[in-house]
Amino acid sequence: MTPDIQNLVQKFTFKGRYLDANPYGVGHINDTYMAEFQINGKTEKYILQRINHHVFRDPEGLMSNIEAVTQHLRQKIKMAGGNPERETLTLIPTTEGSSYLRTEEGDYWRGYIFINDARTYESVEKIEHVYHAAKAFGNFQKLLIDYPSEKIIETIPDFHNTKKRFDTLLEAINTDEFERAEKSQQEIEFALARRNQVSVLVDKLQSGELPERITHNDTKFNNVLIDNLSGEGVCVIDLDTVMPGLALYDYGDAIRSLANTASEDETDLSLVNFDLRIFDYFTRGYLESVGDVLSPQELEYLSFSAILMTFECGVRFLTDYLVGDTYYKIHRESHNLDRCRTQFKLVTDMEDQYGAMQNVVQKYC
Ligand code: ADP
Ligand code: GN1
Ligand code: MG
Repeated sequence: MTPDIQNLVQKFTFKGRYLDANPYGVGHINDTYMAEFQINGKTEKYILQRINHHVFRDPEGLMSNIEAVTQHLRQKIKMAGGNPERETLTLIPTTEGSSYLRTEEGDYWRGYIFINDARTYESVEKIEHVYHAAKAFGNFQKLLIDYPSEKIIETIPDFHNTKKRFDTLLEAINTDEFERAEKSQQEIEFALARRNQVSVLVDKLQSGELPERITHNDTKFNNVLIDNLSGEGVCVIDLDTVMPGLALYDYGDAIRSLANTASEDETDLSLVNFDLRIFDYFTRGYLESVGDVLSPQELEYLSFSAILMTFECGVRFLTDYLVGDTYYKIHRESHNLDRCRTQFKLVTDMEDQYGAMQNVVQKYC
């Protein structure tokens, strides 16, 4: 159902006279709009977002995470002499003083200051952006290093528990409710052949060999705003999945999304290749910003985490395909299968180039 934005915006403390709103961005989960207002002859923009409450089962808890985390970041940014309204997200309260609006239909909406003169990218256009995105994600992790994890709720439990993701895939294969297993037989075999890897990181987290940190958990390239002039990373956005996790989840997932020579849903797999140069630029930026706090074990598993996070993402797309596309937005039939195929192609490439990846990591350690 098309939301009545005109009515919704009245419930927030946006400044100015409402002009217009349009869908914005290409996220797979939430519905994002850019709303424009007129004030003193100028146009002021805001982000208005409907939280997907089928995916995020506790939107109230999620919003209290975002309030607390952005407040923490704001303080740190101020202390460092930065501009908090540009370097982190700023929620716009509702007229009743809440950080979100719950509508009669049961939807949850929130508003943010729109960060101007910066934009997100779906794929790499300039190699320097990779370095700067890495610094932004690394710095984000560093700013949260002293954040008390007991203050955070898990907005999606076991989000990067690859073992559980894999078990869910096995269930979907067994049930095969939509009779799609046959069409995805090759991908299923690909996944099954790697079952011995799915527990590696979760086991090390559980044993304490890898430290738990507060992490972003969705470090896609389009979740960092890049300054239009300087090309630097301005702000890490999309904070719904900020939760306790492994630094390796953020590093690995960023490589998954960045070091792909094609888009995530490219159907011509000959165009989908792992780009070692992008891996190099990202690793340099990431280790420059956060390398000094990572343990030797974390450094050792950087390359592996890129492979595992890419595999996990492919497993999730494949599972969603098999269960009838209930999680990710799709725009065509087999969209999730196409997405799974690109991820598995990248996994193959990374497995082949593992030695070269480790050399890059060594170079910057
Ligand atoms: P999703 O969870 O659906 O991925 P995001 O929070 O990432 O949603 O927002 C979608 C897109 O909207 C982003 O990729 C970015 O381009 C844009 N965006 C989000 N928040 C802001 C903001 N505060 N200022 C400017 N652009 C934003
Ligand atoms: C989703 O919301 P978005 O588009 O930033 C997903 C990520 C996946 C990604 C794959 C909450 O991210 O975990 O890696 O799609 N987010 C959630 O593109 O599941
Ligand atoms: Mg996003």
